[in-house]
Amino acid sequence: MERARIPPGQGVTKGWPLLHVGSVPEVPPERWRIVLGGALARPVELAWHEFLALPQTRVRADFHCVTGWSKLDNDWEGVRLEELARRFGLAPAARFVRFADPQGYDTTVPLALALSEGLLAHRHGGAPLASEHGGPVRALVPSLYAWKSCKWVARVEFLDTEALGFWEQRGYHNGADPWKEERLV
Ligand SMILES: Nc1nc2c(c(=O)[nH]1)N[C@H]1C(S)=C(S)[C@@H](COP(=O)(O)O)O[C@H]1N2
Ligand SMILES: [Mo]
Repeated sequence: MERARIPPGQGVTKGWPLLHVGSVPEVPPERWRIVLGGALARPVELAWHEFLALPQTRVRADFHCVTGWSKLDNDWEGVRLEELARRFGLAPAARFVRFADPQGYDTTVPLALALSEGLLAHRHGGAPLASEHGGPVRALVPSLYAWKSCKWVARVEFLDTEALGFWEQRGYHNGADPWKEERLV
């Protein structure tokens, strides 16, 4: 059977709702940094121009928030996690990837999924990603509920064990698969 266009319990939104805890950080590109660490052979901190010099990938994907809205056909552009893992050397122990913002929001996804579809996105719909949607750079893991797509990502950590992030410590399902409605534990 062909699968439905949107996961169960979701409704399509035309706009783009804003959803986050805390305030919107405004980071000028010259001050922006991202730290890549944990189970990596060559941990690194990248500045904006270094990040933009990495190979860029375009992804078209739907975006599903656990509160019930789905935003279809988003065009994202950024750097694949797979590219970062290859370039900076994944340690064999790595099993998960944790994304964190500077304000205490974090979330973790399985390594295989991060490598197959994870993006550090800095453009959406052909324009720079707006700061309220996580710009300059947010994580994107489109096949999971949108709380797994960490806005204002400042740290990417490769982990050898599973970890619970901000919402997962508050009862959200760490799997976060919208097709299985992995909403709450
Ligand atoms: N840093 C950070 N990232 C976050 C959140 C947050 O509170 N802080 N909220 C998550 C949730 S619950 C959703 S639905 C999406 C919403 O992204 P949007 O505001 O761009 O629609 O961001 C996710 N990423
Ligand atoms: Mo959400």
